[in-house]
Amino acid sequence: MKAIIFGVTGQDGSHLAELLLAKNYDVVGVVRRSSVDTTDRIKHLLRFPEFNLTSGDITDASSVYGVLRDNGDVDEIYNLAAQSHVGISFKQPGLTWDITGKGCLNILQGMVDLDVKGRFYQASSSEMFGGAYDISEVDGSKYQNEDTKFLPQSPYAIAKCAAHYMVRLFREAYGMHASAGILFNHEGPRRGENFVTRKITKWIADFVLWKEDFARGNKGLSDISKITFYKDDICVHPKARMADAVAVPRFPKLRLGNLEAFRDWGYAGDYVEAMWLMLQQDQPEDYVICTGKTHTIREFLDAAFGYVGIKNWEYFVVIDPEFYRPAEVDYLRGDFTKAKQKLNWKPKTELQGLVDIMMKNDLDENL
Ligand code: NAP
Ligand code: G4F
Repeated sequence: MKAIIFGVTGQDGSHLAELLLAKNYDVVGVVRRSSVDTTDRIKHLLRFPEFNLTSGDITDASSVYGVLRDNGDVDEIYNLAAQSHVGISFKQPGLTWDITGKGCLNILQGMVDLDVKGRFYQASSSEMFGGAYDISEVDGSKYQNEDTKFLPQSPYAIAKCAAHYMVRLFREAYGMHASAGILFNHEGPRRGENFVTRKITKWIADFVLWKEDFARGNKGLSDISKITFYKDDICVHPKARMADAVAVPRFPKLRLGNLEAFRDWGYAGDYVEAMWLMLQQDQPEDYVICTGKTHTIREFLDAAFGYVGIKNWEYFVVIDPEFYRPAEVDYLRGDFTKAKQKLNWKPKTELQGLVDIMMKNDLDENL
């Protein structure tokens, strides 16, 4: 079997490449041009002869056609490429549209024009639900599933909706085996550092390292229990109270935006299995992939700071309007009943397990 992954250098692309190589696929990863090396997440896979990288950018139809022409015998094509940051999509809406929306069309149209017969997976998103949810008749709880309407709240979500509808159109118009996974937030050690979960776990690990180094490198500083908190930073020096008179090192506080939003957070490693399962079905369909549990950013902070024994994390955090979005998605909690019934898929990792994986990784990386 042969697969092409657009977005192979991203969090999910790296997990999916691992999964497919373990299943003995030949994997072609598409990497866009950059002035720096972007293969950090897949460098451990580069030694596999079955893993090959090729250059391409999904905003450039001719480059997409080139990738498809070179790999006309492909069995499965996964489109994971996106400008995937919701906040940034408000600042770069045109770019987000070109990559996250039109990029998908470039691949689908290329498959039709070049008569490429492989199956297609599109990385759709729970962001497409935006402000919409349904109410359970059983317990009155809010949820989103495959039948929930879309009410997108960002340029990113609108681009994802366009791509999602394009997948449905190509499925119906051309009989393509094209499926979309409506994935809820999924995280892990490879998550980009400007998404809220990784931003939090990385900051905590960096702070712990700084605090320990500072204590080790300075005799007489072993008692660092007395932390002094300034408006924007933190000081662990015993002379902190004299900081205006004495130059003592400080650590910048963790700056975050809206802490009240609810997210259904799962582990990326679990979710790429669902992508693969969708393409193994006889019929192409769309599936919601999630944990069915939802938590606020505050609850994530409780768990992550709790991992290193800190209870009162509010002292370490600054609320910064810079990280608020012009429009917010307040509540996401998925219902994966269809995926369970048809794909026999269910999540293996919930919030505490996810936090443990991420905190352990970030602390270990700092050793
Ligand atoms: P990610 O880490 O941001 O990875 C995005 C990938 O797209 C990177 O490999 C990036 O390459 C590539 N890319 C960006 N622009 C491109 C272009 N013009 N041409 C070719 N490649 C381009 O995202 P992720 O978390 O792995 O998510 C994978 C997909 O699932 C995305 O489509 C995302 O929108 C969607 N999704 C993610 C989640 C989630 O919670 N993670 C949930 C629902 C849907 P560079 O390395 O060069 O930047
Ligand atoms: O981690 P986030 O940036 O993820 P968001 O916006 O939910 O989007 C992610 O999940 C989507 C699936 O639902 C994907 F489609 C998308 O590609 C991406 O992977 O933000 C989560 C929440 C938001 O409510 C945000 O306002 O955290 C809030 N938040 C608070 N402070 C912050 C911050 N988000 C970020 N990135 N940075 C902050 O400082």
